[in-house]
Amino acid sequence: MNSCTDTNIHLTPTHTLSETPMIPYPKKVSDDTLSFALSNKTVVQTNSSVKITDFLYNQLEKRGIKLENPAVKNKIHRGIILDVSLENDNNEAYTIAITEHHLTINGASQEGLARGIQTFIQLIPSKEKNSNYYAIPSGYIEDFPSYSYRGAMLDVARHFFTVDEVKRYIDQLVQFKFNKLHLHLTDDQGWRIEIKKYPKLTSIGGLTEVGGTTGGYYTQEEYKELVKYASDRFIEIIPEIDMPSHSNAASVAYPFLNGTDTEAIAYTGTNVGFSSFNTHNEKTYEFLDDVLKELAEISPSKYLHIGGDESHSTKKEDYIYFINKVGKLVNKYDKIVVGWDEIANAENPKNSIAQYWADIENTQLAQRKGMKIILSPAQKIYLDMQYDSLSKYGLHWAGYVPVQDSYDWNPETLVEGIEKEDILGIEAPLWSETVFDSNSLEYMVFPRLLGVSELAWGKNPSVDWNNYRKRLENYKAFFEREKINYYPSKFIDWK
Ligand code: TNX
Repeated sequence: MNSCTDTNIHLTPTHTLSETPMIPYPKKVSDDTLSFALSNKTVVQTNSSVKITDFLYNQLEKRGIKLENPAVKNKIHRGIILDVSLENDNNEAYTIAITEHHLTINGASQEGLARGIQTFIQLIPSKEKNSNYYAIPSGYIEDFPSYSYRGAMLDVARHFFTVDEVKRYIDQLVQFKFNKLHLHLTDDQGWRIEIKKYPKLTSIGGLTEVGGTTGGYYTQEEYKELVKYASDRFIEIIPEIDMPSHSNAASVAYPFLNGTDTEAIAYTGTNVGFSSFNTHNEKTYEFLDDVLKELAEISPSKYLHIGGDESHSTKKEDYIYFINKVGKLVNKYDKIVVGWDEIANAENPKNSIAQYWADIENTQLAQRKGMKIILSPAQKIYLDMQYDSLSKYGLHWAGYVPVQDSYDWNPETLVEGIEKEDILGIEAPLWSETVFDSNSLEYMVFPRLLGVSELAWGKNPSVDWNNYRKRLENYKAFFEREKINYYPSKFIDWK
């Protein structure tokens, strides 16, 4: 091990720090004229945890740089320094100071450091031919997120996604500083999470999916494995059980749940709103109590999503009665209720969160009730909306959503009356009526997800669509390197 061999390396950077096409772009970037030479001989000094050190090594290895030396605690003369001493109330804030000798990432917490590591990874240019070094331009970055909730949602109910497919998506999300993955675990077409007390939910309810192909489900052990995998990458998984509608699969498994005296028939189409739990049967709530208890036990997130959307076949007063009761059950297991914007019509326990997807009035009502809002406007960031009429996959009930539309909007002025302090964050859903594997998922998600990441992180006031578009042009190399199937929008001059 010899870090001294690097001492005389002086590389001329091919571009400045501020010209590096980072997404999301940091809040403050200042340039210097030198560069830090990165190679697989670079040493790392850290006073942080094994978790974060492993994270750095793994992220670098994915980028093609396998560090040969283990991290050290004592002072190094040249190399990467990981620090967690930044004083900032925002726990995801970080700074990166780059000189010829040191690249120092300092986080306000482990999370901050993790976000800083992602920025560092984006600073790595391609290597010059015949060189062992990557020249990282020197300078200083100061950065913090504007929103603490930066999410993606994956619908694993309409089509099932395997554990490995979900892990692959997590690996992609972390690179753009997302910190939440909301899993839509149940719907009319399938129930995807094992509940030990009700085995038929998965053995019968889990069998189906849209189009009549075989579905699937996660055992509780697999779910915990996903939670751990995400958490090792500083992402939190939020589970959703959608109710009282979107519940046909549960009623197929346990017919008492829908209360119509007719057995529910497995559904593999794509209509919405036809099913409902029986809101006036105490047994429904006993069932839900058991389900929520088991789910809360395997889900460390403080949030639990109860759906609540499109309950077209539930009377309004029954809907309100139901959401009120289920909200209390969620609280009983120490979780905070999250629901689609319709839940604003119910009482909702303190701290409940409404997710805006389509209805402005519901969202304004939620705000008046003191609820915080997650923004998921269908017309902007429903990643299952087609880009244009030529899109291979996707729906277009909310219109076509080209790359520019999904980026070029302002969360703080989108819904009248909803201001910065009302917004918990931003989440981009991917509904899976038309997508069914990583390939089709990625086609819908990339490149739009990158734009969402910048909105959710919060735009540096100096960037706009044109500036973003120029940065995005460089990501063809990223998609190719990562073997990501992206939609090559013709509005982007891919490099
Ligand atoms: C609306 S968004 C739904 C979903 C569909 C989606 C398709 C929401 C809360 N409900 O059930 O899958 O549109 O884009």
